[in-house]
Amino acid sequence: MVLLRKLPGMPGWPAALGLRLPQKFLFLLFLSGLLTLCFGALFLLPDSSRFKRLFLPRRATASAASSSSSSASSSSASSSTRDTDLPRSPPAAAEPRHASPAAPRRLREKLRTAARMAGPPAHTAPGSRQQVQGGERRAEPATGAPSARETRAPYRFDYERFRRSLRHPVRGRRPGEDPETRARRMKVKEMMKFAWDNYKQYALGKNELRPLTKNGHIGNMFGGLRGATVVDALDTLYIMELEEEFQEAKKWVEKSFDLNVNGEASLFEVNIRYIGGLLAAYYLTGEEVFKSKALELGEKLLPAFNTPTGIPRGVINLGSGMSWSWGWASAGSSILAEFGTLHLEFLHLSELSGNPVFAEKVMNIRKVLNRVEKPQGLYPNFLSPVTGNWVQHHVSIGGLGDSFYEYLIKSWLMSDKKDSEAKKMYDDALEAIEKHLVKKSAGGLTYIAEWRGGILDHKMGHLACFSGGMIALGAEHAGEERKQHYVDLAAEITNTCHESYARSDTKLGPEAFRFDAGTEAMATRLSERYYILRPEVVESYMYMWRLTHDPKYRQWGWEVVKALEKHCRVEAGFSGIRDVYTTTPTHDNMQQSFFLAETLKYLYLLFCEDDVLSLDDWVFNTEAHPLPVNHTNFKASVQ
Ligand code: DMJ
Repeated sequence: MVLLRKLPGMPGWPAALGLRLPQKFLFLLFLSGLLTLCFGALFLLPDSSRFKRLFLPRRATASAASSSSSSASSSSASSSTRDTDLPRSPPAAAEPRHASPAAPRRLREKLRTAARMAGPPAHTAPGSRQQVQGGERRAEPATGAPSARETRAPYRFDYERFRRSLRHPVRGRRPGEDPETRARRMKVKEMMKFAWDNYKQYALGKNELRPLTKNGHIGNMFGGLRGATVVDALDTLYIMELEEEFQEAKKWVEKSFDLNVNGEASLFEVNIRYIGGLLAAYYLTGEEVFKSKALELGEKLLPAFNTPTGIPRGVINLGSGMSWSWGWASAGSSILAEFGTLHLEFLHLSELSGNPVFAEKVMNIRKVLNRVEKPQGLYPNFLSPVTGNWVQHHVSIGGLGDSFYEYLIKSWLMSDKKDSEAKKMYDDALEAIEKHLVKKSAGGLTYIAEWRGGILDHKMGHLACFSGGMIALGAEHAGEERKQHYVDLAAEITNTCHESYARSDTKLGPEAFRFDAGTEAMATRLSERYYILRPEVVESYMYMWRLTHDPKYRQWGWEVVKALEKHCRVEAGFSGIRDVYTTTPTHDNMQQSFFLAETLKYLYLLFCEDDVLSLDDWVFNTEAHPLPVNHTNFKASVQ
């Protein structure tokens, strides 16, 4: 109104505009309406807390801001970070942007209800502070009246209760055994010690050992994380009772394992090696450091799921949370074996943290996969994280597809056989694979071909050799009429993979072998003749041994031990070789971390009694890290 008063020498506004009395009245009415509207907008528009602070007492501001951000948690990350007085919500807290606006709301409500039941979430809403202390997580309201959560006990995983739920002692009962088996087991233990000692001496803190040049390798899969070999080796050292070496590895994790890194990581590799390794180490030993590191790292992976479908992208920057698809993956697609190999670890992250977000992420992946149409019942390897549709019809039980199938049957086993959805997906997938991909060579070898839009590629990768073990694991639980059939199929595939070793000069198998143009179980291309210390064939020997107790599997395993000693052991560790078809192979100068995590562990277990890491109590993740079967509780996994 002051503005409208006539100033000396200046006409008033309405007069200046040349208005008459009724027009003046109407103009004033319009102006006052405008002012009321602007003033109201300060309070009514979203994220107006900065203005509210000018008008409301401080305490009321914080709680108003906090409640507005929690009730409107669908608002984008940018809207929550505009309020600079409040802690920034980490990008991980943002939920997948679904095509339908109703879907995320339902998901959020479900998540919040589950969180209320399970305990404080790891991702706290703006307005609360998050603490990670000795692996235990508490959410503290920043200000305001005590919430219902404050009055409840913080979520705590009951480790003692979990240990009591195990049906067998972790490292077995050690009944009398024949001296040959014991000697072979001790030999594998010695190999592990040799691999570890050399890594420790020349490459501790790097990711892998280069045994010829006696230095470390960092690589580009782990986003700046270090110590892949340490984390991958922890549980093997523990199981083999290499106590001193286990303590060295543990000390490194405590003192030097830095998660505040900023680099591009493979979501899949970080999950199976680091998270899997840390989880297994925690479950085996109860040491809190492993749990807290696993949970912290798990949270850093969550932004990869922020896609329109919730299917994660393959690469993530662990510092910024930005994620993208592999450059080589067609049309920005995500890879079946990558996004399909998170389920086991993520359920355990929810179990240990009380935070359902991890389980929700992987259950959503399953939902998307169940929705999409499968050509001939098969799962192609490339899926768009934007549309949720297949990008290319390449199907393989080897690279790009492999561990997706493995995690279906293992999800069911890990749920103590309650997750019937996973079992059905596994049964259906295996049926389709058998119908379309399983073939017999002219020489009578059973193999699993690859499928390219209906055309078969008669090739089997070393990676595909895990399938003998997987089918053996599932066979025990197949219906009576199918059981023997699957035991036979598993045995035939394992036999074929053994042939790929037996037909080489080194008695180690090539990266891929073919069944065409008169070739049987041998590599035909120079580029496929290498062996990089991979575990899949001995993995199948181990499962076949436990299923059948046929001594040939132990014998085959021992042949591998001898071949490794002869061709891969060098002065400072073990190295892959470039050509399995020559008795004087050159070395690739790399001791892969999975050699310690998987190859040596499976060989060791092959010469152990069945109650060492009993399959009644444990499932192995795809990097051979044992995760416990849920005899007690995984609330989030099966709904
Ligand atoms: C391992 O890292 C895992 O087994 C993965 O599933 C596939 N490949 C390597 C070993 O060959």
